[in-house]
Order: sequence, then C-alpha cells, then structure tokens
Amino acid sequence: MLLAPVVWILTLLICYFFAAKTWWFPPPINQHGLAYDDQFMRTLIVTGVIFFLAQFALGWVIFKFRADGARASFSHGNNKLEMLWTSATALLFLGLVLMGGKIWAAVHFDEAPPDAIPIEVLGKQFAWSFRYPGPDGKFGRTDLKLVNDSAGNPFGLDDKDPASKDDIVSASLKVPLGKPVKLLMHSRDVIHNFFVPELRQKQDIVPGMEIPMHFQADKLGVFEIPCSELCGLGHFQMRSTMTVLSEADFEKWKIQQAQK
Ligand SMILES: [Cu+2]
Repeated sequence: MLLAPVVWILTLLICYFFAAKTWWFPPPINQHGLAYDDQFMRTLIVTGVIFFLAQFALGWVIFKFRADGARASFSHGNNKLEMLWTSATALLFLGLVLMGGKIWAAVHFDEAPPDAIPIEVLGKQFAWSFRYPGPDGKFGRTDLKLVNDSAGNPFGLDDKDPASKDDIVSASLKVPLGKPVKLLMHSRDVIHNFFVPELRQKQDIVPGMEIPMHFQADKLGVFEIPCSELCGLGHFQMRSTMTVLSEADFEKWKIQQAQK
C-alpha cells in the first residue's frame, strides 16, 4: 500500500524538476536553437502529460488491487482499448518525428547560403584547429608530409603555394555576428564530434570524409566546443572555444592573424 504514494511522490518530484527547469540547457544563440527548443518543449509537454497520467494510474492500480485476502482474478485485457492506445501512440510519435525532422533537416540537408564564410575544422587526438582562407579567399595547398603539430602546422600547409601563405590557422574558432558560416570538417585519426551546446548543433567528424555544417550565430560571446565523441584517453581535454565577434572585430582579428 505504501508503494502507491511513493510512486505518486516520485512522479511529482520528477515533474517539478522539469517544470522548474532545474537543470536546463544554456540559452540558444541562433534561429535553429530557438526552433529546436520550441520543438523540444512540444515533445516534453506531450510526453510529460502522458508520463504524469500513466504514473498516476500506476499508483491507483497498486492501491486499488492491493492484496486484501481476496482470490486473484484474471483479466484477458481489452482488444479495442489495446488497439486504441497503440495507434494513438504511433500517431503521436509519427507526428512528433515529422515536426522535429523538418527542423533537423533545415540544418543537415539544406545547403549553406552562397555567401557563407568557409572555415576548415580539423579534429585530432586531442585538439581542435581551425583554418581560414586568408585575404585571397582561397584555401591553399596542403600536404600530409608537411603536417607538424610542434611547428604549428597541424594542417600541413605548403609554404610554396602562395594561396597557402596567407591562410590563417587558429586553435580557437572566431565567427562574425549574424553572418552565415560554413564549416568543412575533417578528422586526422578517429571519430570526433563538433558540438556547441548554444547552437544546438552537433556533428560527428569521420576520418577520410569532408563533413559540412553551417550556422549563423546571433549573439556575441564565448562558447565552449567540447569534443562529444569518446575519442581516446585525452578526450576530456579536447575542447576549444567559439568566439562570436562583431563584424568589425572579426575583420580586425583576421588582419592581426595574417600579420603573424
Ligand atoms: Cu575528440
């Protein structure tokens, strides 16, 4: 008999932590993040109401059918009711998947706008590197044989190519406010994962592939990029930052970097 109130109290506690947003996401900084959070909320409300009702009913059944000395009776269920809640659940899930799928596809299937700023991302055990094409707007030639982390050349830039000379290599990501950015992501060794929680975007980077991802940040600030794929012993320290700068500051930063 005690089990019923325990189930009810646990249910209320769980619902409270979700409603009060005790442990919640950081606020989003892009349009996709807002759409993502709206869809998350819709899903949470639908599943939350069902969770609450089901747990409440569970407590009631425990209370109502507790052992009171009577002989147990068996029920064979109700086919009509079974069909009803199975198809209702299927419809609900399908609806939520279709709505959420659209938001996901807008990021992963749609092409980046033609004026998006290209930035190459390199993940390796256990650090991030970022490359900008420099003033000429062209990524220069790279050669695997020239890769040298201790000399500050993680991409293997070939100095003999004039297009390589002005490329900017940075250990942290800088992006301009309100401008579309297109990341071209590579991994040198194992699968890594590029994740900025505030963008609500997360993407595996598979060695041997160029994986694109685009976004536009609409809020100034510094945001963490934790590698989100368990990629080896040093995984915990594989993190960098993304700084969203005003357009003027971004241009200034690029000029400073080019002079180095
Ligand atoms: Cu990693």
